[in-house]
Amino acid sequence: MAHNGDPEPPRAMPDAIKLLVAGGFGAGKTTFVGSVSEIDPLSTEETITTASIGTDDLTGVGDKRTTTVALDFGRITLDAEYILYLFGTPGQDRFWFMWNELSEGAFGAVVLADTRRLEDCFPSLDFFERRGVPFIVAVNEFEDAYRYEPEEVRAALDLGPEVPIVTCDARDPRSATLVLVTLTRHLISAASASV
Ligand SMILES: Nc1nc2c(ncn2[C@@H]2O[C@H](COP(=O)(O)OP(=O)(O)OP(=O)(O)O)[C@@H](O)[C@H]2O)c(=O)[nH]1
Ligand SMILES: [Mg+2]
Repeated sequence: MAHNGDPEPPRAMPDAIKLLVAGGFGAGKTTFVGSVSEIDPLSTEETITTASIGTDDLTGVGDKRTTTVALDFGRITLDAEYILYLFGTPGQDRFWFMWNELSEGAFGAVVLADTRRLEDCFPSLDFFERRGVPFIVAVNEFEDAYRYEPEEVRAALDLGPEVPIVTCDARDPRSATLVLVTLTRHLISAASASV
């Protein structure tokens, strides 16, 4: 009850902002969503079986034992007005059919890049460019990967100057959160440029 006796106005539901975390097989998408989510992330991991051999490109992913078969899902409450919903995409080519549905209504995307297999993020970049979904590139720095300067990554991926490129450690919540801050700034500037 409000102090004048009237019922309180119903509190508006917070707006949902949907963001995607994409990138090649094993780039760290599931790890990233798990680092920043305030709820236990939903993930659909399956053990990589011998059925993958010959079907999926397993080179360069070391001793990786599981892979995402549908999606990762996480949530971050920003304030009473906004909630971020994070959807991590599956990395393997055979799960491409999930992408159309996952990207429906997305505000923007993080494309995670592993510089040991940089070319693996081309399909994600193409997908978001074609659909007009604003994105940033976050280089997930694995210990044994050569450290490239962001401008070298920009040239290798043939990205325009407007696409922010940052480095991160997907396992570190602070680092992953900074990536989302960069994406949010990019979305605000992309939105204000288009009005
Ligand atoms: N050293 C290091 N390892 C990482 C980092 N991020 C992820 N990993 C490890 O890399 C492996 C792959 O990470 P995932 O998060 O499963 O990658 P993914 O992109 O979700 O993989 P798919 O869903 O199969 O495409 C896991 O063993 C992680 O623990 C990182 O920043 N540094
Ligand atoms: Mg995954």
